[in-house]
Amino acid sequence: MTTTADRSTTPTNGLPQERRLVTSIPGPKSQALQARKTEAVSAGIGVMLPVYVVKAGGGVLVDVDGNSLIDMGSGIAVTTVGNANPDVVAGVQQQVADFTHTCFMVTPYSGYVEVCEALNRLTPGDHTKRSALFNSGAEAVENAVKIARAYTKRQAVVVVEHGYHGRTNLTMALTAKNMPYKQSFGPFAPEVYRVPTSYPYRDRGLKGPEMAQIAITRIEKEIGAANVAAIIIEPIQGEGGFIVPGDGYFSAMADFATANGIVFVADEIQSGFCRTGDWFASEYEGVVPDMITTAKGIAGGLPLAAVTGRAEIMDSVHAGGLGGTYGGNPVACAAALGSIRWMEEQDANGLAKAIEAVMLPRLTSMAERFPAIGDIRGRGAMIAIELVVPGTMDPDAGLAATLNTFCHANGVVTLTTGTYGNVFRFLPPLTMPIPLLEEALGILEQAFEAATS
Ligand code: PLZ
Repeated sequence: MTTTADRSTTPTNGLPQERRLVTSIPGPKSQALQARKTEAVSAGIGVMLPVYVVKAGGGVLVDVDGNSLIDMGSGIAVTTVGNANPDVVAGVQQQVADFTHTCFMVTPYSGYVEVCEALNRLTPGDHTKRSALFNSGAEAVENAVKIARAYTKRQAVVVVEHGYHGRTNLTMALTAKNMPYKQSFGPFAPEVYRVPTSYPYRDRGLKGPEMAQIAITRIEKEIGAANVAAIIIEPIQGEGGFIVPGDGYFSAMADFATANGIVFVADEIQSGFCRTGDWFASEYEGVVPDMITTAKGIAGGLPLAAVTGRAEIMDSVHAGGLGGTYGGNPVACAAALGSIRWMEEQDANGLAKAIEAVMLPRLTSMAERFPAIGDIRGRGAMIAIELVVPGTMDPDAGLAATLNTFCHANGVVTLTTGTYGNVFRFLPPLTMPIPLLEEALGILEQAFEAATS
């Protein structure tokens, strides 16, 4: 695959780009901190890998014991531009020295407006758009629902199987998976309906448009299209298992929404901002969502989220109806402007495609050796393998956990995901050096050898 992206200039935060283990993982200092964590932090806040980080950049995380681990997670698709990216750091340092907060609703500042201008320019479609800024992905999704309801004067919200939209009360209702997100936290918000998604690996040969038709019939018969305010779908499902819908599913759902006066919302919180080799994953099928939610990769690690949508929808809310004390905090906006500039200047989509070009062939050849790899999917730097009991399609969450443990012990930060917990996902920062990426895949291969020997 050809790319104009020049990886030799990607920032490293001055860190040697190497996997270096000087203690067992986690090391003694991390273990001591983890003991303090247990005493101080709610047990409800889980930690996947208790390695306490002191510095990070390029493709590595350095821990308190001096280990250098390969980062295949980007803090769940957040540090897409790399940790401590210099454009982010410079913007944040200047802003934090100038002023840290005024509350945009009280006395505004230009950074907020500039982030909204960038979002309106970069998101799909050349219609007139407006944006609003918030603190977290869940908050963006909640606001998308508020706006869609205000605009349509309808109440029902349609989401899909395996969808993930957050952990607040409304977004728990929108999220499909019970454990760990919803168990014992109900009752959930009403007027939320879940319809089938397209999951090519598990749809028994049904194609994207056929799955869309099943979903649409469900909406028409069980809810009534005229009652639906919004359909909210991730173009590639993140927590659900990096499920890439069959061609034509996403666009058919968007077309149905448009034909029925329903606001079509693309939740691009995980898939957006050059993660998949496009600015937004919706572009792959040429879909122009009415509204798009973003967060994570937008601001290089600072908490920022947004809703961007058609001007007539976004402006249908009464003045003062949207907001929040911290939404669009100036420091987070400065980080976003640095991230976006870096993405534009460095051809971040090319960097993502170069990661895909390394990963897909390597995983494909691994699948020939290891029949537990039932499916390989994803785009750009959002790639996963689904693990099954060989010869069946039975999810093998145990194998995913075993591989994860092996990778962690060997200095590679990997993540699992999926409704069945059997998906091994890769979300490297776009600043990941290719040799380090190959080394991480080599460790994964060793993990398979150890697990299946
Ligand atoms: N929509 C598509 O991926 C966040 C969740 C991690 P917040 N995904 C990571 C966890 O276990 O909490 C996400 C997402 C999509 C919404 C969200 C929610 O974003 O910033 O975590 O609220």
